[in-house]
Amino acid sequence: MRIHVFNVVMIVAFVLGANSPILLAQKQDLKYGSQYQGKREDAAMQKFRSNRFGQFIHWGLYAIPGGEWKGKVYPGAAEWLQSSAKISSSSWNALVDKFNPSKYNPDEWAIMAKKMGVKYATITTKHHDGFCLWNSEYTDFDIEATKYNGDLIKEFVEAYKRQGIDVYFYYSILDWHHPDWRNDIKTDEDSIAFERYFQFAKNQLLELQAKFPEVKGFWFDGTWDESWKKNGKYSYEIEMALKAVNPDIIVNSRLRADDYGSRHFDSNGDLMGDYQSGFERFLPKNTDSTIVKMDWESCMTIPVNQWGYHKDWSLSHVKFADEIIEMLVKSVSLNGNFLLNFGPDGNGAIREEEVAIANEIGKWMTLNSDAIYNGVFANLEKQDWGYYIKNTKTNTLYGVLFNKPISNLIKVKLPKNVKLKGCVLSYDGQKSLQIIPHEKHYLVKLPKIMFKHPVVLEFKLE
Ligand code: FHN
Repeated sequence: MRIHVFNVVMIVAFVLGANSPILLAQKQDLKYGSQYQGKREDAAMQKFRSNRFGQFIHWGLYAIPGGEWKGKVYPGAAEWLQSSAKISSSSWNALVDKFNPSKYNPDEWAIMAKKMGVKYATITTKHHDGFCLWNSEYTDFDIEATKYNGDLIKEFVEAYKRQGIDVYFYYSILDWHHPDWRNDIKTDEDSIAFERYFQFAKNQLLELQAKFPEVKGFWFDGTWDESWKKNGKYSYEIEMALKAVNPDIIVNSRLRADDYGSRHFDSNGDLMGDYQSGFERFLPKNTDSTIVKMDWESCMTIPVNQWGYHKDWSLSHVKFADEIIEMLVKSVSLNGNFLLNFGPDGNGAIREEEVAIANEIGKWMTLNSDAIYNGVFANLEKQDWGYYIKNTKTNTLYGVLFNKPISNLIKVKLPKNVKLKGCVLSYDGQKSLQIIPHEKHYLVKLPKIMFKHPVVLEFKLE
């Protein structure tokens, strides 16, 4: 068993107690650990943070079979079909000849995304199967090899730019197609091959950055294998290389592994990359007091676990718009971003259900986005009726109501020196709601009507 010096220090400190000078002082030197302490406060990061709501797009060859192979429907994630249906590389690679998305209309996608209210979009440039949606100089397994006559990622970037939506690139480090990819490094030959793979990935990433200088950041995935964890220097070097070209680039924590294979957070407990991206299909708990101190993002599917297009959505619960809105609001209330996934089909069309959900969310955002963009943790005691959010630009306090009490009275607990002077429903700014001081808090009287969707309350404080 390997015991690192750091672990020994931690054990000693644990025995001595939480206030031990050792625990307070000792941080070990890491070559490939966190690159800075605390949060990034430059304009690019502030923009990312203020965006709050993003669209994730998983699109690739897997959209053609849509979870079905040789007449059998596989209930697992559609983008994993090559692995779950044990499809040979040659059969999978043959999908390249079928990829010709005649319905691909990135302007339509971008308009839909804008109406939904997102401020950024993250698209898969390469998923685990290794197929590249851009024309890459470093592989033939890319869009250029298909019948599609165009530069798909370029068209995407331009369309989203026209709508004022920031673009981020998803890139899978794990690569089932590349001959030099290794899950683990057991021999010298593995090391040599993996070094070649690293150069390939780095070249591709720099190529993407050079071709699309407007890209705001990279969203890495497929970084859980031993080969990657054992080589912290690779993930460190990639982050450094991208930031050397553009210091504003934003990188998710999932890329990184430190000297000891620790992921997201290094062995000193410091976050690597620019924000915590470990919240996949779940949100942090309201009671997690550490979460509000960092930047983070939760990525979410609409069905339980489908990222790429799957034909059969009857196989799992499909979230409804208000359920997703609650996740978005909860994320913002805890200082996080929320990235909602869409999986276009093999022709490039976004399925009806996703369009309907996007439209519903968009209607809500049109009325209530002041509580989302620039929203932060309000540092108030959470109440069961919903979530508090403070808008940093206007300094306004909002409450987003999801559970209307049968009494129509909601409790608002403020710090001692703060008074509640008024409260309005933000869609109906004229009418002041009655405020009743009660013990050490306030009660706000809501109208008796049933709200069809979550409503936002604007609190006036003094
Ligand atoms: O395996 C992938 C999966 O297909 C999808 O891309 C998600 C998105 O966060 N990430 C991986 C699993 O962690």
